[in-house]
Amino acid sequence: MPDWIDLRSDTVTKPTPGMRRAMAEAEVGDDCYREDPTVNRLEAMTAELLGKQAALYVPSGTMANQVAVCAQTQPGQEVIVEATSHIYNYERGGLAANSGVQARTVLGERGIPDPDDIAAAIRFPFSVHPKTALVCLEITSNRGGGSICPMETVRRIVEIARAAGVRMHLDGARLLNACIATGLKPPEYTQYFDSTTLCFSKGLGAPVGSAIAGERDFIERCRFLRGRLGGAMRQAGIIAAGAVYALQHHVDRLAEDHLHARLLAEALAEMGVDVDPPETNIVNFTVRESKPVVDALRERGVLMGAISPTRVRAVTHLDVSRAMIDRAINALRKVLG
Ligand code: TLP
Repeated sequence: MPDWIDLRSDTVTKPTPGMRRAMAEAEVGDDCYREDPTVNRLEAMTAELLGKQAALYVPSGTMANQVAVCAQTQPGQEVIVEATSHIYNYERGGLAANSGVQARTVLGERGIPDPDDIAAAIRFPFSVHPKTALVCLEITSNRGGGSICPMETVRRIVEIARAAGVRMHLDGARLLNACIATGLKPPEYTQYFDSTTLCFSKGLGAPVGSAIAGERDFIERCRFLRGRLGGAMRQAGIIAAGAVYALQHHVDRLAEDHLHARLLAEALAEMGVDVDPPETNIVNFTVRESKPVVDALRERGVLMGAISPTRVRAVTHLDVSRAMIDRAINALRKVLG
């Protein structure tokens, strides 16, 4: 699809020539023996970036979340999630299937929960209650249109959870987008969480993989659970090299994706479309019927996602240039005009 402008997700990026070279030349070994130098390097770089003792490379963001939840819960316990979160809606029922936990949802504003609602959702000790084991936050929020949970809200939620003896998990698939947008360093967020994930295969542009970061013992437990789920890999340095390259070359440029998202949203607003102002690289907007809009855009070579009967999502990324954004805006004018 050489001429398509693919805004369905930032997962669609292809490795750049430089990244492919780094992957082809990667030093490898058997990671199950912990002998893959490139995986070891990626895990060390990720732990340092996120300010945690250790990190573990896993095949996907879904596995990162699932393993992290499993490693810090018991079957029958409860996990508090925002109602639109990825972990609750898009991981194929994994919380129940993999960890045997039940989810308690709290509906936030653009994916950001109100700390008072979290406080109300935490179970008080009572002989017939499930135990609340974990609160999950997502930064940036995917369904929230790349929104960033304000630091004050993070702090208040963590304070509430800590006081109740409840652990904190961060789905940080797009945490670096938040850091580039706010100017905060990753540890300024991750310091509040027992477990953090990070995806290399979204805005960072690597072809495969995510990481879980946390304390050393916790990461060892995650390593065991990753293996149980069949996610222990062998000469994974080939793909980890793409992630190393992404951390070295593709973090600062996320600002460009954020600018492109803003241009797209401003153009939509000028057309009179109800669009959520983007904070990072995701633009969600409302139309009367999403499917015909997405189909008509496709006919003009522009791909976007229908995320509900009336909502459309466009995600900017490494493979989308300014000229492509201009062409996408023209297509939107024709289709929505
Ligand atoms: N997000 C994907 C999918 O929903 C298809 C997308 O296109 O945005 N956490 C968050 C916040 C995510 O947005 C995603 C994927 C994941 C976890 C899971 O990552 P993968 O797809 O690697 O399992």
